Amino acid sequence: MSDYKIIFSGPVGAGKTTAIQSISDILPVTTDEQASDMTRKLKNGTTVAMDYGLIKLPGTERIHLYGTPGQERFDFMWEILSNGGIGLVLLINNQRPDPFGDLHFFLNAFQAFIKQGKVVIGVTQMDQAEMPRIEDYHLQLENSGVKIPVFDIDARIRKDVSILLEALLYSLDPGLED
Ligand SMILES: Nc1nc2c(ncn2[C@@H]2O[C@H](COP(=O)(O)OP(=O)(O)O)[C@@H](O)[C@H]2O)c(=O)[nH]1
Ligand SMILES: [Mg+2]
Repeated sequence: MSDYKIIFSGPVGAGKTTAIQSISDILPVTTDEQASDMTRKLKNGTTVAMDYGLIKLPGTERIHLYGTPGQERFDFMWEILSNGGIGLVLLINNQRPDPFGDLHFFLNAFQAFIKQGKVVIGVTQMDQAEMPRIEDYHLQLENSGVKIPVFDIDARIRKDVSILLEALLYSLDPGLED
């Protein structure tokens, strides 16, 4: 049995929980609304939102999907969750006030993945906010000296999420077909 791990990260409302729900073969686990009273107290009324889902590949291979909490104050969780991850799906919410600020923040936070080329970016909510455009993201990344695939996705649509994952798997192993 081979187990792989992929991390979904990005700011609040970027669609991490939804993307994992869209693609998971099992009922995903989310702490969004299930945080215990204890957690609530500890975290000052904010739930520590973490997600887990699973993709069962033909044979015995499985991909475990982990969604990180979006808020910066939980960034200690990002490192824990990233451990042993084969790749990162970075979701950016185009409706937020400064999506490029978010982009750079998360690229910086996940440098290890970026350096190894183990990342794809999905820009969500483009149906709600059409600016900036995907070309603008390409420019931002180019100016930062990184080459990362970027897709316009809707986290609610399974096909969109699967395209993103395929791109990630392909960038990990270009020999991979189907
Ligand atoms: N209109 C629109 N809504 C989206 C899109 N992607 C996700 N959503 C919705 O945005 C909301 C926030 O998504 P959620 O998965 O909770 O974000 P998270 O905070 O990153 O986990 C949910 O209501 C989703 O259904 C998108 O591309 N367009
Ligand atoms: Mg969430």
